[in-house]
Amino acid sequence: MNIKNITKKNWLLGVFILLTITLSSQDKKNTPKGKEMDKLWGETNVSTDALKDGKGKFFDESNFGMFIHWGLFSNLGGVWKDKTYYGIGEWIMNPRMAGIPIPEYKKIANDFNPINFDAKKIAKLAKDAGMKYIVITSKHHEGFAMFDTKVSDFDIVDATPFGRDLMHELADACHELGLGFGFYYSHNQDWTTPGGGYGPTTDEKGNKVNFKDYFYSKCKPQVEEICTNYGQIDFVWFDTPGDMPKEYVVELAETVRTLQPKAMMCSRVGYGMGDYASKGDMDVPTQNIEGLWETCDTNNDSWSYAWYDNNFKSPKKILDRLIQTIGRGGSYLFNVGPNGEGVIPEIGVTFLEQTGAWINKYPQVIYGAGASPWGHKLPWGDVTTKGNSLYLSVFDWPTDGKLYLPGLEDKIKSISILGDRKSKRIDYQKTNGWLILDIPTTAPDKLVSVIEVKLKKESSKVKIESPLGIFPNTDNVLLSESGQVKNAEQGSVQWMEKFGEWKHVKQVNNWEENGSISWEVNVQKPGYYYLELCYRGEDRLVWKTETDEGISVQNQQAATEKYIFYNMGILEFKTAGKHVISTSLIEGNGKTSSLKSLVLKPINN
Ligand code: JFZ
Repeated sequence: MNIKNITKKNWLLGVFILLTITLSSQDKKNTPKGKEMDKLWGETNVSTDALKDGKGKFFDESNFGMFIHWGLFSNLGGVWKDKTYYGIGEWIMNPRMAGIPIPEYKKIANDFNPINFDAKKIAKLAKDAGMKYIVITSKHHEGFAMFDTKVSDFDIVDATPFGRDLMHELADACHELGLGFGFYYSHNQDWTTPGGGYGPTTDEKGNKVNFKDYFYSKCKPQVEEICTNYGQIDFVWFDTPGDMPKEYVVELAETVRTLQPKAMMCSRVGYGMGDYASKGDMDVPTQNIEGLWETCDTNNDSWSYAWYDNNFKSPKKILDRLIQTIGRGGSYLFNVGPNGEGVIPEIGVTFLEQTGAWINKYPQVIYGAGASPWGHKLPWGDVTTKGNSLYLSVFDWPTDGKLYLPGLEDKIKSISILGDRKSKRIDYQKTNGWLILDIPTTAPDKLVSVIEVKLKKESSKVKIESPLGIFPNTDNVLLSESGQVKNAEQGSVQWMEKFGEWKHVKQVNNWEENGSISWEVNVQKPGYYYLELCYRGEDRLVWKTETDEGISVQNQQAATEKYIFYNMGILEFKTAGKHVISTSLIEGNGKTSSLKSLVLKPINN
């Protein structure tokens, strides 16, 4: 495991690491000078609120789309010369993976014959899964075009025995089913084209070639092709701009806006020029984010097909990540990777169909739904909003007949459990500023049950008084990013599990003397709670956690390089209501001690 500590908050630093690693291990001759990414590309300067009623409406309301990573690399499926290279399959050519020389990589096209790619079947799968659009790789970093291009022979029509442009079929199939359609295009990186980002710097004759040559001979004309030849497209998803000069990004964005005025561009086009922000790659943000944004995630661990990778997310996991994303205010772009024959692995297909069957029962939870007024997920699940309703998607159904909601002051009209045919009203009461629902002791839906709370006003405008609840019947996780930090540093740590498989952890490190993190919480029930801290660090650490009632727990535990929960002792709340809990490092290396979260587990008997 390659763990890197990063003090800046922005997740896009991941790109920096990915590119830096690439840079350091690549043949320096092939590395354009100064190609270091010092800019972060997860934000947009465009006022996304203005777009919500215009061309952004479809994106804003859809909330769920299909991403497809498919290319020549899919034909290798993670294998080069009988050896498996674990990591994101579309990077197999890269020196960090198999390091395939350009002429050899180009030869793979001779065996690329995806006779089983069925555009209608894939579009139908997206539709059945409850997805509203498809975004597919038209050209990834290695430069092979999955469409018929006039400016290069390195494409599916000219270089393969297959010889057909399937993008027409997929665009048509999407349009027939009323799905949106768009292309991913790697505008900066092109590893096989002279002048492209991380590509060769000389042509076959040995002449020097620069980025400008690549841009005008390949990148821009290909973007014109994808924006002209496939009817109306809804997305152009550029990626990894690196330090591509601004003038080219501006020119490319203008090209898209002229040729496809309705297409949405994500912020990875660079320089804040996107129509919506692309957040945490392979990750779901934990706090609400304003504006139009998306998170992309993949159905297993790799983006493109890899033979060994069958770590598919279950329907419940997909729904969890989808509903959390919508609950934070965003859209979820979920990736599949067809193999070299053009077929999506069966487990992935089955799980998507089951996900779609659930969405079909509860479409109001997903489409046109907005963020949770609590601002973060709740212990039993998450909340989305639409009209005057709050939709509670309950992933962990409490078995004691009570579902708790902290701090909901607004007038309630009715509360019911949604079912296949009819909904069933349930009783509720208010105590200590908490809403307590009387629920059956077994979950009504095997997968995820939904409760609708009808309010007298618009649910997205609801204000929650003291939203960080300490629930009496579940474990309570207080994340470091939702606390107030003094004399320590709040930031994120990211690492790759396998190559390109990013994990992100928000944490607090660099503890100084008197450093602390505190949370304002809303305690439902006084009593004893087991206190655990999740951290990593060195040797042994002493932590102290105290409440505003003067109760404290101080203890020493071990520390390792991994984030692990450690028992600290028992914390007591003497009264219900608002309290402050603070944690500080008492002994140990303040620099390397990194606190991820605090957990309180009610002790009921
Ligand atoms: C990029 C690509 O390199 C990758 O192959 C895939 O297409 C993915 C969707 O996008 O990879 C990234 C980009 C950004 C981050 C991580 C991987 N990031 O900022 O954390």
